[in-house]
Amino acid sequence: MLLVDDSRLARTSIEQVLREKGLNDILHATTASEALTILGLHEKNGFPPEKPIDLIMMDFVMPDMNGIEACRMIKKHPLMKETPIIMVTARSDPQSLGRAFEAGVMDYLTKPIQPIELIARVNSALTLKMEIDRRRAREQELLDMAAKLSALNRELQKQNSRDGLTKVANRRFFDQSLDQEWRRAKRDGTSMSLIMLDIDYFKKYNDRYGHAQGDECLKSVARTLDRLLQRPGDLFARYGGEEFAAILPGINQGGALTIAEKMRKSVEDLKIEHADSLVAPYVTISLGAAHSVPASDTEAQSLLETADKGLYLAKEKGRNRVGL
Ligand code: GH3
Ligand code: MG
Ligand code: MG
Ligand code: MG
Repeated sequence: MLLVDDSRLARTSIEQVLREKGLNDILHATTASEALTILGLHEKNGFPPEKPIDLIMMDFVMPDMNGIEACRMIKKHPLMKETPIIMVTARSDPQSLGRAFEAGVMDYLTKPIQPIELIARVNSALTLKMEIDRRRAREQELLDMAAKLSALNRELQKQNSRDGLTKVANRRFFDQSLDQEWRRAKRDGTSMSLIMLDIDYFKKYNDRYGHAQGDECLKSVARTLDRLLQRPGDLFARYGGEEFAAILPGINQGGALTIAEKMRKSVEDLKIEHADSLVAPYVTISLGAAHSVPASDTEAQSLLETADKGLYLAKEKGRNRVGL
């Protein structure tokens, strides 16, 4: 608590009453200016008290600045907005009181002060301050909790849309995106392409090199293809097992075939040894591409079917190629 009064007698008599009631944390200020310094509001030598002030008792008339002016300055400070101020004054005319309340004081006491009144007013101000602090702390707790929850939610969403092994988008995310892109293309009248691909003789790869090595192969292939598709809107996903798929918004048929061929070559260029492949001594992929300008009577599913047919043809015609 901070007692601001130019009269030493006034301060000590207030302090005595409060000490008898067990209120011991009492600071004194002889002038308004000294009070502002103690509160850390003064331009010069201002540093806030170690313990926050829970209540200010402010004299009305002081030699350097009147109490009203000091209250205004205190209330302007964001950290002190909610600190209760009790005005202690010999003036109880309505005009003075009106100005005091306008400046933000919570209550007033008229001199000479009655001990019983002093104790009652101080107690109620301190109770109110405690209640305000409790509410603020609770609000802060809720804000912190909300921030934590939303970070957790973002992380969960991220994890829910990624494939655990290859870290590229998973099937669930692919299905959602295909639906979205299809509707967007339909609305905008733009074209979109879809590429499906599958690793050649991957069962043989697992059989020869083991499942763990197979996993490593899947990771390398996925990483390479994911990096290749970097236009905004492109999506590369693990469709299932050793099958992957790409959504290419705004790409026409010629573009899709070019990209598919680039994908084929980039995997071939990895030169991952595959001694048991019947097509090459390294890992290769087969691909199918589909293209569409979505119309109102077609479904996204038709793109998948066309790409899958292309993939089947690529396998049939000897693998390590784009099927047409
Ligand atoms: P094709 O050229 O006709 O595609 O022959 P394939 O052997 O690749 O085809 P198949 O569909 O018969 O085999 C796919 C293999 O992929 C079988 C399965 O064990 C393996 N596979 C699927 N998912 C994973 C995985 O997460 N890790 C590993 N290591 N292997 C997987
Ligand atoms: Mg297969
Ligand atoms: Mg395969
Ligand atoms: Mg397969």
